[in-house]
Amino acid sequence: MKRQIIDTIEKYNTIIVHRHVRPDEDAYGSQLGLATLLRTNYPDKVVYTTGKHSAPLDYLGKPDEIEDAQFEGALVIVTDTANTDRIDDQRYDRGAYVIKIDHHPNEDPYGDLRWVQTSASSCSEMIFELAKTANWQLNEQSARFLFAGIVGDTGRFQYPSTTEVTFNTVAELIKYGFDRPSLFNGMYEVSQNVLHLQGYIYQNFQMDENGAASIKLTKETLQQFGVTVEETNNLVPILGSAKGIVAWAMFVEEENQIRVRLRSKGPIINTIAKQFNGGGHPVAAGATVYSWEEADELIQVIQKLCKDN
Ligand SMILES: [Mn+2]
Repeated sequence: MKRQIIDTIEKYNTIIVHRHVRPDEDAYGSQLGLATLLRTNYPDKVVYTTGKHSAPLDYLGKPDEIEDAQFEGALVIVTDTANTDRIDDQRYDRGAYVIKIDHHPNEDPYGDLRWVQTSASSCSEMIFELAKTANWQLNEQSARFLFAGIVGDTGRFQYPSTTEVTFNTVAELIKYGFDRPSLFNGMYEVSQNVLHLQGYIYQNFQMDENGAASIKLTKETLQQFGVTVEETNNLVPILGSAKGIVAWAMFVEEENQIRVRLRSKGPIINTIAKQFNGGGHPVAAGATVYSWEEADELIQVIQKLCKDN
């Protein structure tokens, strides 16, 4: 499969790399990392990245802004994105050929060619594997993108998805000498507003005797703390340090819907995500509900899951 992807890449002059909406470090890391690798190793090809930029990821990089015409005859590669609804920049289907590279369960097998490896810690780890197979040269920049993606998706190597392959990969990547302390600062320094909201979460989250927990962030709360919906993304894992916690949901109210972030230390929660208009990894998933009543229903499902666990 990797060989087939490399052969296809070699056939096209224009390549556009997409990733998922509401990007995280692995979305940017795999997208911008792959694009950088392609630019370095195929200087004659035209390589673009696309999708709405997320300001909290400024420290990492920025996708390009491209015109419709650039899709004509282009090879489109989508990284880190399980289903077509989540592809950022829905023009992906205007290209001549679509490749999916992802590590989420392959429930939506879109594209003309797919490489899905759920055992990979991150899509960035897969991009490194692709680079090795293709014998592509890495540099400081591409190594930094891939490293950021791996660190992001493994929660600094603490999630069970972290394997020997992951550590071998980062051991290779750090040889390229990018500034790790400044990258870590970019990833983990937070504004005072966000820190204050973090305090609010610690003070107000609810947890039952079976370790089922939740926190609701209303529009008013976000306004009061001066924090955007995007900025709450990195706050999802913080409840993981609560002693006895098993599975939890963070609800973030948006204009017409409530975004749900689900995490678990064991029981499978992407099935719950699917029940509530979402999906994702077995222990890290996302969903959407449309009222606080529906949010309470979801909490009950988590409580039952933890009770039966
Ligand atoms: Mn990922």
